[in-house]
Amino acid sequence: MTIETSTPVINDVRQELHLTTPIPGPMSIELQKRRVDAVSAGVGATLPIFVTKAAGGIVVDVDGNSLIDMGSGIAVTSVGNSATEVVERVIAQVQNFTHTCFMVTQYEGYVEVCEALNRLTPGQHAKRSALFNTGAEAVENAVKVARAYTQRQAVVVFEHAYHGRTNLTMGMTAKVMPYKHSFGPFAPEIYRMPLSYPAHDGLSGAEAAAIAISRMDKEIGAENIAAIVIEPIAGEGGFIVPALGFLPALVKYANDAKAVFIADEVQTGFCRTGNWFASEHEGIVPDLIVTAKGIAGGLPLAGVTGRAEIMDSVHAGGLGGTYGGNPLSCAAALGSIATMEKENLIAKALHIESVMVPRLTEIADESGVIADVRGRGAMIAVEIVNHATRKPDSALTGAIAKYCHAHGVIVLTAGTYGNVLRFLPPLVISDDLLNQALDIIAAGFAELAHSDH
Ligand code: PLZ
Repeated sequence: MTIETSTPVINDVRQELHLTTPIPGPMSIELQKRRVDAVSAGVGATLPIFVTKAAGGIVVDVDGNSLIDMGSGIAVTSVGNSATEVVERVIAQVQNFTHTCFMVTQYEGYVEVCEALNRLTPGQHAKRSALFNTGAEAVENAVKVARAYTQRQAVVVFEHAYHGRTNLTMGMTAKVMPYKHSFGPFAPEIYRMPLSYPAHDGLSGAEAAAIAISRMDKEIGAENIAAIVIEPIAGEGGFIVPALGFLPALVKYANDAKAVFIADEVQTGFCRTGNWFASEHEGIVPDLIVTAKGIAGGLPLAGVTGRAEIMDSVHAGGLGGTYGGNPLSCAAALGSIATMEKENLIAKALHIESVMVPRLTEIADESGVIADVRGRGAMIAVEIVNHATRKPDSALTGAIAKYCHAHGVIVLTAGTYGNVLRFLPPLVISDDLLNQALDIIAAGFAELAHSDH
């Protein structure tokens, strides 16, 4: 008797790693030529492949290769690509109307998304929300709201921060390459403070906060601060989880200073870290919370949610945009949120952590080049150092990422020093795919950790 173990299929996509050509294959290489001739060289790409279909934990390319998705399009498709309820609601919406502009004639979907945001974000206080298209746009609007409410100008941000690529958010972002180089001048009144980075500074949360607070007092003055803006886990900066106590101390400082505490949860939000929002891990209640990415299953949507008195302090007409909260994105968000609730994707994120962290810790012990395994939920990373010098090793990190890509695993890098390999799988990924991805990552470390990659 043979036992058949059937591979699950989602939306006609078999949940199985399967390479039919080298990566990239001939069809992708052809498309890449057109891409180079048509698309600005300023737009990068992690893998030189072109996608035709994706579902669950698999991305299929034009050559028929099925790759394991450990990136979710940078933490966006948490519910999986083309998740059933997202697709159904978007189809229904696209058949009814595609756009009216919420600032001209309104529709229920926008209100419903705001109600969901007000309900799901931390804190029981009265809240209001406003919708935008991108994370960067929402961060900018959160700063606008904070400045209008406080009638102050200074914006505090942190080392390793990433907040976007628009002018204000470039100024708020820490890393020069590739985000800021040659794009200045940047907006004034942005002050950068040291971030708690336990693997590097060895400080407790309270100690790291005391340093930042003393500098805010001396360099800005509490009474001049409009907003303190921080990612509860620094995303592009390398999945840096601040030491416990750091975030609560900053919230207390902001409250005492009557400044607005803004959590940028663009990457950490919507079940990614094993809670609806990463702020919840330390029980902090931001005054404003910025969301995007995972909110709408892949359609462009972003939000700012916060205390009613702050959100309502802006003059009528002061916030908006042609497409902000467009009906298709709102339909997608409602489908995405419903999926997270029905499928308990918070529990799935915690499960992913429980599979990944022990295995990555093993790989760290075996390879000797991983200085830190960190993150929460399905937002996990390893920080890679040279085995001899213990210095950040971006070349090795790049080589391991390339190894994973060549073997059919989509992984991303991150970090101020380019030495962080980060994992953001769709929360619906199967254990088989997750374990297979980890096998390939382990093999990459085994082959490259001590080589001249
Ligand atoms: N805030 C915390 O992570 C987007 C950027 C990728 P947008 N991160 C991915 C890249 O190289 O452009 C992000 C984020 C945090 C804000 C943003 C900006 O969100 O939707 O890309 O504007």
